[in-house]
Amino acid sequence: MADLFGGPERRRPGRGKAAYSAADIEVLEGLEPVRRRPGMFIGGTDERALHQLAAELLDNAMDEVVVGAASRIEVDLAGDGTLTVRDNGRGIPVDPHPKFPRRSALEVILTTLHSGGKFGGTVYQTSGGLHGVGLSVVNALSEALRVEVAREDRVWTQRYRRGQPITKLIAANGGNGRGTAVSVRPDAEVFGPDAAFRPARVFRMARAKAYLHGGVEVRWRCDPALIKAPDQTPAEATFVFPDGLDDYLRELLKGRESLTPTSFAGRVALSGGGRIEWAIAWTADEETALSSYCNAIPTAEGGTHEAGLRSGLTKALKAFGELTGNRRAVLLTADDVLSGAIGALSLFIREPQFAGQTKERLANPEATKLVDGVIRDHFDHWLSGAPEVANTLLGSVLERLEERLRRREERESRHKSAVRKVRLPGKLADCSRDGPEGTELFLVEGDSAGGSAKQARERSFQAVLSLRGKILNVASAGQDKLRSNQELADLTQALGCGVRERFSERDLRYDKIVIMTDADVDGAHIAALLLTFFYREMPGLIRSGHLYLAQPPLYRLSHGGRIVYARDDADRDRQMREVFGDKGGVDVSRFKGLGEMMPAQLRETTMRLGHRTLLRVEIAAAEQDETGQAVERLMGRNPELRLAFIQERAPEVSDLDI
Ligand code: 28G
Repeated sequence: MADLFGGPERRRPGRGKAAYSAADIEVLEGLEPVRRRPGMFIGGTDERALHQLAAELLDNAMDEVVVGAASRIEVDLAGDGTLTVRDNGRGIPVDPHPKFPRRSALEVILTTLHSGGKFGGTVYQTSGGLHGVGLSVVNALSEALRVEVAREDRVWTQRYRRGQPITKLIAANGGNGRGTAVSVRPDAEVFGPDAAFRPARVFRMARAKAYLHGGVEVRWRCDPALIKAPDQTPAEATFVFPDGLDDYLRELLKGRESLTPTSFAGRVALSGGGRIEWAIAWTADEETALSSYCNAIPTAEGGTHEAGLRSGLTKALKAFGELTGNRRAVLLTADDVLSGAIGALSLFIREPQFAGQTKERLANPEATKLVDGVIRDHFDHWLSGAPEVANTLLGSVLERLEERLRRREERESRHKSAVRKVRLPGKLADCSRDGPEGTELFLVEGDSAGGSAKQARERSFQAVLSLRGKILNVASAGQDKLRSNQELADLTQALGCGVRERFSERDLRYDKIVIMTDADVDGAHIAALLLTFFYREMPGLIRSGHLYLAQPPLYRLSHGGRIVYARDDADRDRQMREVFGDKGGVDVSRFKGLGEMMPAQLRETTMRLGHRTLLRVEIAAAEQDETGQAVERLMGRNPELRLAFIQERAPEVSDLDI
């Protein structure tokens, strides 16, 4: 492409086709289409679209930085809502335009548009996509625009209104330095009367530019009157981030814990003038918080460069896993590897193509391979250079993998059961063994205890059903209410044996039903509610010896490497005496609930065969009447009575060691 202004032959990255040449002039048009259909050019007229004007100015200024012509960008938001962006680059050329000798190049740039089918609802495909629309679109959608160019010891100024020049290009002598400054006030006719740039949003956009180009200086200024609480945006700030994205990552990680004490960061020059830059760390969170950019333009919808990053990271970590003998590593997917990842990827290439609704997805197919290759190599290196960090990362990522596989298996086992024409409740984590022989269903209260129990169980024969909230007080509820209680309906469904006269022991899906509640007063209450439910609805299940109470510990006593667990206060005192000889210095911790215990603790103390104690629930024949009566007493409206009952009855259920 010919350089019309006699400068060095240089294409502005990201603007390959937006730059015009004599051959293009026939397709240049006026700005009416932009005013008629703003949405076709900036993707709407809402607040996001309004900020697209600010992005366009910043991107143009940034282009001067990227080609090495500018080193500083100033962003100024004035009290009247006017935004000024200034760079110390070459200054937009002001000499007469070769094809329109009566107009300056500056005026042509500000008042003409590539037609290329960008408007009128047809093709909307240019190199820069939305971002290539240039200064003329900003001009068309501004109530007032002022441009100032400093070149060769002169300052040139021109004003526009809704895209039309309202003054000539006026030259004044003096002015130090060079560059371009553009001030705009968005058109209320387009964006609505209340539309205004948001300080916080423009501030973030400006700061991002500084991160994306290590070394550029970004100065921010904003009229303090525009900054309304609780907005924390500073009124003035200057940014220089020599380490670019790595500085950005350090900022992101403030106040967070990172699994990777050193970040995975780097910068690589590509042949042909482009470059790849990245900075990534991993946190214990599940979400991925990666942002990506192409030519310093945000690609919120990702695209081909992000795909390359994902595959490069995944291949390298898998290879490391296999190398260190981890047989599960082959199963890793990009989602496993990326979960918890935080940071950014920035790519600079010659002719970016942006696609998607808001042109925020990079579409260049070659970008995937490019990024994949670079990232894979560097990540390989990084992992083998810090094997301890690499192992921590691999461990955490493998945990995600196991979680994912567990969920899938659960889905599939639910599916299998569905095929057997048994509808099972979604909250049931079933065991994998077919048929009831030797299987156990643990009933727990709440998702947190449910989570611990699911990790603690032996999944081949132990199932877990977590019941949410206090189970309906069945003793005082009527039949209808009882049937409509979701938790109890789930429970009945999971058991498969039917209730009352339809009860059939043959259809019971588990060998043992184990009530496992917290070792405290609330836990006792829930256990009592469940006992009542079983007594009323499935007495046969109790009679044939299928119902049990788990005995989770309430205390953990440790001293000198010795750890024992205690069920209640009396048990604690006994163990203090018998195990530790009342010596003192024993560390006593009290569990607030099952959900608070480590899965391994729960397994060893309460769920594991041969280590646990279960209590079998029985109804002594002679006591049946009395029990029936007791149930009424227990489940009446007086809570003190209920608890008294549970505490006095507990020792009466027969102990059975398993
Ligand atoms: C303040 C708000 C945003 C800008 C420049 C500098 C040049 C330029 C801008 O040229 C026409 C087409 C491709 C060369 C380029 C000056 C070369 C030599 C420029 C900005 C001519 C546009 N001298 N600075 N446009 N190109 N800053 N800041 O917009 O061939 S726009």
